[in-house]
Amino acid sequence: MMFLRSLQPIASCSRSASRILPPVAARGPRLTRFVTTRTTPYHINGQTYPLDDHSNVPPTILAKLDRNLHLNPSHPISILRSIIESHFSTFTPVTPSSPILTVTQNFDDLGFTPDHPGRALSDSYYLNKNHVLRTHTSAHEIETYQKGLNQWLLTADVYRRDEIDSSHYPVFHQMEGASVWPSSELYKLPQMNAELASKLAECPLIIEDTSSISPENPYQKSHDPEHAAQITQHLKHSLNSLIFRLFGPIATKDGEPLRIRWIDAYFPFTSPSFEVEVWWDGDWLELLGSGVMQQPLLNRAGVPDKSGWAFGLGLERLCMVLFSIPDIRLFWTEDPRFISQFTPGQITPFKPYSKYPPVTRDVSFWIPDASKKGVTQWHENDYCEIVRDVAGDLVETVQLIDEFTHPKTGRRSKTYRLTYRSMDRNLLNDEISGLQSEVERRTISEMGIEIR
Ligand code: FA5
Ligand code: MG
Repeated sequence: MMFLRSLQPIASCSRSASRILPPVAARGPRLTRFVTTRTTPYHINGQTYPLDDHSNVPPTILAKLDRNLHLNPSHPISILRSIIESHFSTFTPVTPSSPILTVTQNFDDLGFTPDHPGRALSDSYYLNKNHVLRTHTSAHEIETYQKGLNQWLLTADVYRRDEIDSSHYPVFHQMEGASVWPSSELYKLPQMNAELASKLAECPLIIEDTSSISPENPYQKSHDPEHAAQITQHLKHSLNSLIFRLFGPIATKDGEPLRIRWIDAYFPFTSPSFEVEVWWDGDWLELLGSGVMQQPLLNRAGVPDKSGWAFGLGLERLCMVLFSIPDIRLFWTEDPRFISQFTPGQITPFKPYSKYPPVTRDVSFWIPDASKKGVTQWHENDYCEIVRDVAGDLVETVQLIDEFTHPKTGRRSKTYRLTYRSMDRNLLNDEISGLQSEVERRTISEMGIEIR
């Protein structure tokens, strides 16, 4: 889940940003929760999931359930998957069957508190209050340890309601990797670490490790600190060697060495916890989360004698850097000019077949007053969801460019810039005006906004 979410920068922009579409008469706030407009139960793979006040999976997301990009050997996601699997050659590859999990599997079993933001309807897709579309591959940790596997790599599609830009998409792929040892084998770690350290060849990569063990990011009380330190070392060496392997060939980009950094993080199921980021396109891009498995989780999985580490990495993010894929939506295009460029087993740079011009629209509105009874709290992800539902992959970014509170009435206004661009063709102005009016119609009736 996004545990430490960075704030979107708000570009300086005049409050009277031109409003391209005429104001639409407000019809007053909708008094119910923002959920799907669907009326019939979900039927997926022969199972029926009755609707309730949690159901919020739109048709655009349901349509992604069968795409299985990670199983198509010519797709960059699958190519990267198999390269990582061949790097960790002693690890068992695992593919879970369905993205539909119980709330217990996805959250409770991993120690998410009842009020954890990752559980919010604004952040996750629920079929109903008991069933969620997997939000991360960590949801399969317990069952995989239960199978008795000690070293494994599990790849799957995951689903999150999120912002809209070139590196976020509501469906993406994660690879979960783990390595655990019975206590009788932990004595081998210093030797394995020494071997890994000596193999980490000189490479024009800058790795900055800013992480540290502290009361905020501690070794676990039930662990011998010496063992915890060796497991942490093995985690870092293993991931650094993967990064060297993947980035070695492109380690100098535009004459600059590639920069990777380790930072402290927090996950309910690991301690200590870390994230790894890469410097890309002028900013730090987060690649993965990782840490030493919480012992209570391994105990619950029936392997109390084992301890070790796990990581979860975003395959799209890595692919974008390695294959020079500029926009996360491209992974989903069915244009043969995309898929025909790739060869199983090889990392080759993507050659954009064309860059079509963007069409932008700015829209300013008053957000509904959540202090009024029955009015749902404004959430940007709900807004993004409607935009995606209407415009699909034609929407490139939804950017907050201005906000203010009216000094007298206390009403809050927001101005968003919606950028539309097709990956495959030129857009027509009329087409975008039609989509934009539909976005406005739905945000008025479903979220209770009032266009300024
Ligand atoms: C997790 O999902 C943890 N389960 C990772 C983990 C596993 C930690 C095992 C400890 C042990 P996070 O929410 O940070 O963490 O997501 C992991 C990665 O998924 C991110 O680093 C990023 O590369 C990718 N990611 C997250 N959100 C998106 C998105 N909307 N689109 C594309 N990639 C994303
Ligand atoms: Mg993260």
